[in-house]
Amino acid sequence: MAVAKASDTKTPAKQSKVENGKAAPPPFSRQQDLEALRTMLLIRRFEERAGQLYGMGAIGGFCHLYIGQEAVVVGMQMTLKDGDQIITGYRDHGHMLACGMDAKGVMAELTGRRDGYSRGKGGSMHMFSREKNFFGGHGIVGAQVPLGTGLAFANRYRGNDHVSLVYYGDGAANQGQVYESFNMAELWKLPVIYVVENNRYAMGTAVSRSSAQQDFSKRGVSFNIPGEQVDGMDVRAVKAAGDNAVKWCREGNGPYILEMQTYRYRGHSMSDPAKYRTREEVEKIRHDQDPIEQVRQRLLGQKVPEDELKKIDADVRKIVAEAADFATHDPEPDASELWTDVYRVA
Ligand SMILES: Cc1ncc(C[n+]2csc(CCOP(=O)(O)OP(=O)(O)O)c2C)c(N)n1
Ligand SMILES: [Mg+2]
Repeated sequence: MAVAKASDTKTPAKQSKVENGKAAPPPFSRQQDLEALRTMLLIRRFEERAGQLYGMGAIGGFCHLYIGQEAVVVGMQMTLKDGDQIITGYRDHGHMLACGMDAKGVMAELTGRRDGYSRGKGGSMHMFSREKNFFGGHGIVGAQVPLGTGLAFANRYRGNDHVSLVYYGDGAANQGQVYESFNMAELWKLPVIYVVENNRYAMGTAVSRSSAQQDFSKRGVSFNIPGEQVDGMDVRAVKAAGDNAVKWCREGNGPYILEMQTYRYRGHSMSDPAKYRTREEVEKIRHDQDPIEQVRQRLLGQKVPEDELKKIDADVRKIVAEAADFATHDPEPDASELWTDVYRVA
């Protein structure tokens, strides 16, 4: 799908039913587009900066960037209410920022400093916020799926109407524990949305090489769990599908699967030379489908002044610059912290 240029867009998005030859998702208000743009830009600029800091040696260990996939978390977050929970794997910085965690605390965790979300002892893959109902950050592929199903069980047990969002990748979708979770979730009608972020690769392995059933929305069929495929590069499509799924869950109908068709522009992690795909493939998606550029062009088409959009980018860059500054000046944890937060099962 080509991203319409401002000059091509003669009518506001909300009046167009067909875009680039396919049905347009329900329109966003200008306010929603501006909000989505801001958060997606925050994630992108944060990740770009994290990539730079990694290159400079300020961040060690693993670091998996979310660039390209921003519309997924931002659209889904727009469907939630306070108290709903989120859990994901290791590609988690975007999820944290989308649910309102502080950029300084996330960046300081990446650099291993004492004011990071895990006091500098967790790093990129291991951050949590009870306040924002973000339950990690998990390095074991697929491990978050049963945990997130457990969050839904707790909601059901307590009789509240909260939902849990469980994000995982196309590679993780082939893990056995995912299907044990599906079975229990449907059996007990748990309010959980399984959000498969299909970015086409699991490390260097393309979906076509790893997955017998590449339509991940159908993976719940034998458990009677409904699902749908969603254009994960279009934040409006994500929000619309998310709204339906959230409603389904809140009304007590059990779990739902959303396959978000998305793409990561960067390598699997910072140490990935990405030899398994061509530069042209990445460039084509970035050019034709970029989630941020889609929103920007829509807003320009609605005559939002370019300066207003530039100001949003400048505001976001400031937040990220301050986060990076904080994260490189905050002290490292005291050596005595080596002995805290270590648990032993008696
Ligand atoms: C149980 C387990 N097996 C293997 C790994 C190594 N590993 C880390 S990420 C990854 C690929 C997962 O890909 P996907 O689920 O598509 O998520 P993406 O990285 O694309 O976001 C693998 C195999 C791991 N961390 N845990
Ligand atoms: Mg993947």
